Amino acid sequence: MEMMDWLVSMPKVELHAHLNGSVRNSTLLELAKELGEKDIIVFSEVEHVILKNDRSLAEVFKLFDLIHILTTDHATVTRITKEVVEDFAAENVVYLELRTTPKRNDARGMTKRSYMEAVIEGLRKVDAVDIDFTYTEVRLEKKGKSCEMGNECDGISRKKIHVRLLLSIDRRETLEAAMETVKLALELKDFGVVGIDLSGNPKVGEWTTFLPALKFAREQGLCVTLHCGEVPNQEEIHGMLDFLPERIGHACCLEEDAWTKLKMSKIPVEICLTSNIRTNTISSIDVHHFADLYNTKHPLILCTDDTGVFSTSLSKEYAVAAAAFGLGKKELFQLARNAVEFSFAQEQVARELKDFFDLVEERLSLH
Ligand code: 6MZ
Repeated sequence: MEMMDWLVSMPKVELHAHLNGSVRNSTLLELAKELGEKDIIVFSEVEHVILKNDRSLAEVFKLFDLIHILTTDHATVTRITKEVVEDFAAENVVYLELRTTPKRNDARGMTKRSYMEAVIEGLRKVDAVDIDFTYTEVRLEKKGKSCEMGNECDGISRKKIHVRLLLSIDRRETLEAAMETVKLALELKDFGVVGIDLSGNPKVGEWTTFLPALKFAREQGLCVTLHCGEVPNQEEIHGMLDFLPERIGHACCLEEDAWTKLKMSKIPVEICLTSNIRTNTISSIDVHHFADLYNTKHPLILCTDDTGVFSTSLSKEYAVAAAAFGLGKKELFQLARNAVEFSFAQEQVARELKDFFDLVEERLSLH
């Protein structure tokens, strides 16, 4: 318990979190009840789906379809964005890269752009903590404002979180829809959008469909992260590694030559321990590739994937790593600090975060 408290209070960096996968169960149940009362869904049929804990990868994607029915109207998108950011801030995540798939929903008068405006509105509505999510705010910021575990110093007791957005392309989409997402990301650069993610059911579609959109994103200065190797599709894995994305997510099912290629490439890997175990993508924690990557000092970041769907938190992910791989406080802190290096944040934000980690490290005497 002492370790868990310590991990909650440790500043952390989250780089792989899907908005709709991170919704509180209580919120999902409340939304399901409302739709049940309007006869849009049958509440008793969805309650157990929301509360179920162990799901195969295929079941997870069915759950996302249900979650999207519950969440996809503008007011709800705004609500869940605010809640998700505040939940991460509550466990001392100081930098969050939140990813979400812009959705068009004609029945609700929603365009990809209006979906993203609702997300940004959610960021504006965050009030439990101070939030920075635009370039302008960063420039105006006074340095050294927030500075310790819990951020209480210089008489300022409010916590602060930096949030940046990644726009996801769903593998079910067309190239045209993916292009629209990349163009939207470029239009919203001043509202904290820093990159593009390719995600969705790994058994659906071909990643090469999206290559022109991903190349365009890169040419325009956006960072790219790809879900890579959630299923053992070696041809796709090799193609993705050859693309040299700025980061990849998961990297679970790499055969030896792909593994060697990954190691040589030094592409940082977003590791989602609980997600991989729950979906049975990795059979048990003691054979998880975290150990090899960590021991060979390959760039990696501990992430949650979907806190709601997998009933986890970033602090819990650090606790799982501590227990499974024998990491002590010093190593865990270093892991969190290193994540700043692999974020898509602008230089200035990264510098501010590194200064903050240094200050906390000094106070904790972890040297
Ligand atoms: C691949 C995943 C995922 O974008 O609607 N997503 N894609 N693998 C995973 N591992 C389990 N977890 C989440 O958030 C939900 C969407 O994120 C992607 C899926 O496309 C899912 O529909 P947003 O906010």
